[in-house]
Amino acid sequence: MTQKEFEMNDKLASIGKKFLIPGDIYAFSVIKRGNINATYRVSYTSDEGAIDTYIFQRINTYVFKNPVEIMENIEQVTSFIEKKNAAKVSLKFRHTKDGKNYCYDDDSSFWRVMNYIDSVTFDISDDPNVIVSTGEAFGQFVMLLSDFDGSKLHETIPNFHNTGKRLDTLFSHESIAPYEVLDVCEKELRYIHEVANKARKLSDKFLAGKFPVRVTHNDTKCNNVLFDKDTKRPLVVIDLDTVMPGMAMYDFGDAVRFIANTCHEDEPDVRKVSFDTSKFRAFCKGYLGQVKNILTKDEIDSLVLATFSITIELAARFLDDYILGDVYFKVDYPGHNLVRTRCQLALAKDIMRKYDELQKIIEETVS
Ligand code: GN1
Ligand code: MG
Repeated sequence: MTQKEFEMNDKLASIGKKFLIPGDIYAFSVIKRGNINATYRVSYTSDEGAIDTYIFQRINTYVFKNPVEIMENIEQVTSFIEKKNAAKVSLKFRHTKDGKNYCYDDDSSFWRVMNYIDSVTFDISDDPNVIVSTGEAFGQFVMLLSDFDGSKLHETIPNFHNTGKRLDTLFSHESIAPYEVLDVCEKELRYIHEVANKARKLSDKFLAGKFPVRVTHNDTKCNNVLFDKDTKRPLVVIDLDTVMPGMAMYDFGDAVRFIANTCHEDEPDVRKVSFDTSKFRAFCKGYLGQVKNILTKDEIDSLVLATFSITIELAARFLDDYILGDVYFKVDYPGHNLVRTRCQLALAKDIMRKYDELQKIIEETVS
C-alpha cells in the first residue's frame, strides 16, 4: 500500500467504527462513478473469516449544502418504496450508535455507509433489453412514488432543474468572465443563447404551475440502475440524493440524453456523438409501458422538448463550471467541463434534427 492508501484505509476504518461495523478492513477500492460524491467499496473480514462488503460515501457538501436533509429524504423514500415492494432488493443504510444514518468525521466531512449490492451497471449499452429495462426501472420509480406526498421532502438543491435559472446563471458569469476564457467557448455560448428561449420553456411553464408536481429522481443516468448479473433484470434504482418534487418529463429527458447518446457524456470527438433513435425507442417502450396511464397528455407531448431542454441545461451547467474554474463537477483534466459541454451541445443539435422522428416514436409507443 502507498502512504496515501494507508491514510485512506485508516480513514475508512475510523468511519466504519462509527457505523459499528465489526471486524477489520480486508480491501477497499475507489468507485469512479459519479461527478460529485466520493465513493468507496470496502470489504471487511469478520472473526469467523466471512467477508462483508459495504459502500462508503463522502458527500460533497459544496454541492449538497444540507446533507442531513438528503438523508432524511432518502430514508422516507426508501422506506415508502420498500413497503410497497417488499420482495425487492433495497438500499439499506447503516446507523451509528445514536441511530443516525450518517456521521461527521473529525475533519467535519459527511459520510454514509450502505449495503453493497452484488450487481452490474451500464454506462453505455447496445443491448435493447437493458435499455427497455432501464426505462421500466425509472418508470416504475415514478409510479411507486406517485402517491407519496412530495411536500414531505426537502428541496435539497433549490432550482435544480430550473433551466431558465441555470441559463441566467451562465449568462451572468459570461458577462464577468475574462476574455481568454470567453474566447475558447464563444461558439458554444452563442448556440446556447440562440436556443435559450426554447430550452427554458418547460421549466418556466412548470414554475407557473402548469404541469403536475411529481416526486422525481432528478439524476436518471442508466448507471443509477443496478442490474442482476445473471438475469440482467433491474434490481433497484440508486443515487437518491436529488429525489425532490419535479417534472416527470425531465427524468425521462435526462435518462435518454444519457442512454441514447452513442458516446459517453464526455466524448472529446464530437463527430462521434449522435442521438440513437432505436435506443430512444427501446427506452420509451420500457418507460412509457409503466407510466403512460399516469402522465397527462401535456406531459407526454413534452417529452421530446424535455430531452432537448435538459441536454442544453447540462451543457450550460458544465460550461458555467468551466468558466468558474471547475468548482462543482469533478474533472479528470483541465478543460474536461468544456469537453462535456461540447458533447452535450452536439447531442442537443442531433436531437433537434431528429425532433419530428422522436415525437412520432412517442406517439407510436403510447398508442
Ligand atoms: C452529477 O455525480 P452524479 O453523476 O450522480 C449531477 C447531475 C448531472 C450529472 C452529469 C447533484 O451527478 O445533475 O446530471 O452529474 N448531480 C448533481 O453526469 O449536481
Ligand atoms: Mg447523482
